[in-house]
Amino acid sequence: MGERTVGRAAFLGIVGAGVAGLFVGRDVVGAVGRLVPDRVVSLVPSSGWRIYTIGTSMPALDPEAYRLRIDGLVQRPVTYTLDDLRAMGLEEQVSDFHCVTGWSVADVHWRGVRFERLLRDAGPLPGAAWLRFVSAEVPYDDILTMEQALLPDVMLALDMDGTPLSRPHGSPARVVMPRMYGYKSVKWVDRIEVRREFRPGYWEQRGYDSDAWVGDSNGG
Ligand SMILES: Nc1nc2c(c(=O)[nH]1)N[C@H]1C(S)=C(S)[C@@H](COP(=O)(O)O)O[C@H]1N2
Ligand SMILES: [Mo]
Repeated sequence: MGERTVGRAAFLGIVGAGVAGLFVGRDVVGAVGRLVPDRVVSLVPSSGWRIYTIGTSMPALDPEAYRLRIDGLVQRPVTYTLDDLRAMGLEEQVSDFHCVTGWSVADVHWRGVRFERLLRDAGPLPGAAWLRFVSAEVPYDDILTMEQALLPDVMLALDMDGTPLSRPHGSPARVVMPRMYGYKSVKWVDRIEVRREFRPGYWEQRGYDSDAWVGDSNGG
């Protein structure tokens, strides 16, 4: 099967006529990502997920060569290997995952690093108000306020359901923000930019809300 575009009908259904006018003049008709070919989806053991990517193939990040950079409004930019991240002491959580197009996966087990710990060495400077997550899948990115990123169920996840993240789910590191729709949970993260100012993420540039609270954003 080739690629299939999904999401538009579901999105328009969610938005409804009442608020559709808010998006006039903005490009919201693009669907939220594309399904990758079945061949790849079938490698994913867990059910319920759709695998999204904005490109025609997914980044293949070598765990040995992987580096996470934290820069921007910090005392000192830092770079971490995967071993560095795992040595920080991983936290665990079980949370549901919701895509704005209407599918959900309940009770996902995540293990990863909380942002309070992740930012400690870099040292955010006064005025640091936003974290921008940059994907190796250029130009995908998204952003959270510092306050949102420090909520107790938000993390940079390295493991999902007991094993290291698979490539389709964002190996080796992805954001998990369960209270917001899935587009905030950037996969294949290789840079975190600490910012003073807001900057719209990939889907926000296409009309979606930055405060993407599940059940209380994007018109629904
Ligand atoms: N780099 C990147 N991250 C991404 C996306 C994407 O296309 N590229 N899609 C987002 C959307 S819309 C959703 S719902 C989730 C889906 O996560 P999954 O692909 O692990 O199922 O990833 C999010 N993170
Ligand atoms: Mo999504």
